[in-house]
Amino acid sequence: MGSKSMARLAATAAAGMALAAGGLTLAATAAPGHTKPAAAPVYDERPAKLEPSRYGWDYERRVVEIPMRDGVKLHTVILIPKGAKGAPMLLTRTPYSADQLTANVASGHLVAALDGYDNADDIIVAGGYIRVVQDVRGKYGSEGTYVMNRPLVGSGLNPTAVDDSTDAYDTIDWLTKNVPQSNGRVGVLGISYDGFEALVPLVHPHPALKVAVPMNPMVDGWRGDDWFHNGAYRELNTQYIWEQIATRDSSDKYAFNHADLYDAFMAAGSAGEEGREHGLDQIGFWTKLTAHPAYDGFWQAQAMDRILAAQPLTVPTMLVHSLWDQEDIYGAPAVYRALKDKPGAADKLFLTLGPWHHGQEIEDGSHSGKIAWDQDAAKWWRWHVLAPFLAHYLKDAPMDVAPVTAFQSGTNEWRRLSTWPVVPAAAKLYLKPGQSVGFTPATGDVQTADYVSDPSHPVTFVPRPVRPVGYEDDHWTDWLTTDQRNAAARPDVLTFTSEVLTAPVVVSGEPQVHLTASTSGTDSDWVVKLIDVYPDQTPVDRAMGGYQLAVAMDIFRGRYRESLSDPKPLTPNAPLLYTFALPQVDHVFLPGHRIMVQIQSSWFPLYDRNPQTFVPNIFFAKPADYVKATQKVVVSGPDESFIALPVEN
Ligand code: PG9
Repeated sequence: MGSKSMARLAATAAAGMALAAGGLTLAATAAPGHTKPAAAPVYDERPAKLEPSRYGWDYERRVVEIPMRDGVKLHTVILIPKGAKGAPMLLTRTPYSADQLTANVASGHLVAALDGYDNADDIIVAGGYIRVVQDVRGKYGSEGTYVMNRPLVGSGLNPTAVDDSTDAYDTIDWLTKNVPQSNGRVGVLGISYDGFEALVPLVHPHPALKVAVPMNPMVDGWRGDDWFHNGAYRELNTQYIWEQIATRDSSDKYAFNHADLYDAFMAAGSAGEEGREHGLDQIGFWTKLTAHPAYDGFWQAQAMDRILAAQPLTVPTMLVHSLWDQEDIYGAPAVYRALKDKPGAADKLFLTLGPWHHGQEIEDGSHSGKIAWDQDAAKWWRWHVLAPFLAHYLKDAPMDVAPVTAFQSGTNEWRRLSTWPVVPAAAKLYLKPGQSVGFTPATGDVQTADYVSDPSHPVTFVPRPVRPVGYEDDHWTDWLTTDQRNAAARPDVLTFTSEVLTAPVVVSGEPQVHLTASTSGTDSDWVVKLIDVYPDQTPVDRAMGGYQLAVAMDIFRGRYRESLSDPKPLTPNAPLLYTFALPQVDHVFLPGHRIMVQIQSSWFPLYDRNPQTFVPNIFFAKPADYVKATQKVVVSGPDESFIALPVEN
């Protein structure tokens, strides 16, 4: 302990004794008749002002409140490696607590303090970057109001003069003027909500912003990220909406009264009723979300791919996508598609597709659930792609990063590509009679494969019990790689399987569903899954024998068949065409494997149930609206259903 601290301790002790003695003296000398209250003796073992110990720290922790253009101050943690000089800064803006993200473990070693919660700590600390993490306005230590994924000024949805783009600009401006250890260059990065926060600074970017890495960004809440997929509401997220918005520090938890969310949401009936029972009507975002179930201006005006398509691309950007992203599987490829033909994109736009769940690129990447990748595919990517990419734009280091870095599952190899997708979706994989699929169409008359969809017995997305997200046994993180055999065993799930493959089938891009089907109802959901069926028995890892790994699957709410913004009732019992894209695939179906397609009409309780009766707003469907429907999928004849696959060979 240094001599200054010793002196401070001695002074504090002397003051404490004097105060205690003074208390006694005061009481004894009060004049008779004047009962002056005795000063309470200070009886407290805490220091009046704490000087935190920084013994052995290899970094400085600065906590500042940075003023924005409207006077609101944003709580910001700046972690500066000891001795840093001319170091670039890496900024993450977050609604998840800057304090918590930067102090996971109380440690004087930066890499330990960040471990586990922050972003790619290993390469950030090794790279000597100054790490900056800031609470977005209205959350945790930041002042101001909170609006979910605050729409941009000028979108018609934000009546103020500030948004996350202006806040990022003002923050970067402040950092370049107030962190003398920096070289004045800033990069932004973040995952999911923080990935959205890494996209918005690309709108009117600050000149000091030199690179952006939006990872699994939330881009379009309606098309295929957190809130809906093609109009079907992701009911599991009602809990998130409450906890995120009800309090500044997310401390008020959503209380379930059932152990199994299947029971909880069935008991409520509609998703709107579930929200109402839990007080969601007080939450501004909930009232907007439930008032805009279709893809109208509310969603279109805040979709980041649309917004960025109208901007010049001036900042080098790497979009990071997880092929099994259970939360934001739409966003990164959508932004890539929107930007890839822009002037400047050829040398500024980069894409990664990794074999990960949401955010797994900063964790161990050797497995996704039960699927092994023969390597730590996250660590490899961090050190061989992310680290050189950041160092190039922030420190002028040389780099050899391909425009697209994609992990091909099946072969389990990383590929360097010049663009994505590799090929258009042109090879038709037909659904055929006899529950089969193949690349040649069926011959003969129109035939259908039929099932009954009953909203009172919906198909679950994982085996029950379905635990709330965040519980240890929640099945959530890796559910997209879970074995689909349980679903295949149900009478209300159609399965179509190919012959055993004798040659590899290489699929690299976005499959397009062309489903022709009728329903006896007036509305219906259609879930389509493209599955790799492993050989009946597998060597070494025997548990994988017969495993059904979904390589792409998604849901489409039938009422949006003709228009995403203008829902219409379906004509009962008429074969109708439904077209929609499945998530990106970079997979090889190996010889000995089979290709399977599954079709079903519910995916509960992840998605709310379609009542199968057309109602104006499914959030508020009444119990009597939920009816059984007979579904008939056309599997031969001129309107035979198929999935157009981007097949490379
Ligand atoms: N997927 C989460 C989220 C992003 C944006 C809005 C709502 C939720 C997340 O992991 O941050």
